[in-house]
Amino acid sequence: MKKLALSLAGAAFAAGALFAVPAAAQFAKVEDAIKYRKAAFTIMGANMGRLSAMARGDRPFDAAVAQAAARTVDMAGHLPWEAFVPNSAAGDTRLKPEGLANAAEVKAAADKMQAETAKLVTAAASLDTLRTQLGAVGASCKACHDKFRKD
Ligand code: ASC
Repeated sequence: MKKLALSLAGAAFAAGALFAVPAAAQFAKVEDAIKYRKAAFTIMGANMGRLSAMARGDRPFDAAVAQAAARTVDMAGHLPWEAFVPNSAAGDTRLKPEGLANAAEVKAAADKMQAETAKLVTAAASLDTLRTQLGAVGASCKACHDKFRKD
């Protein structure tokens, strides 16, 4: 029994060590990084879509649903950036080469967006505040898209 507990602890440690591998080493291929960041943006977009539908009145406002969507937007907004790896502005992606060449600018835009999505979670508790904050979040998305995304 003690031996089993020890080997379980060993396995847990080994798994922990695995997950501690630096983010940059997590993509075996550039295409994997592109898929990863597109997946994160897809999740953000789907949840922004739910919130927009409520803000427009195309879907009934439900605070719990809205706040869950806002939490997902906020969480997913932290994911794409580690996948802006070298040579990933070609292939199945709309990222412009400028988005890799101006990493500091992308980071600043991501920071601004994350500051706005953090406020979205509380704002989504009521329709009025959701509308206002969704505008701020959308503007922070657009700022980066206008510069660094094709079409
Ligand atoms: C959204 C969404 C985006 C941004 C952008 C803002 O709801 O899916 O990509 O807002 O359209 O202009």
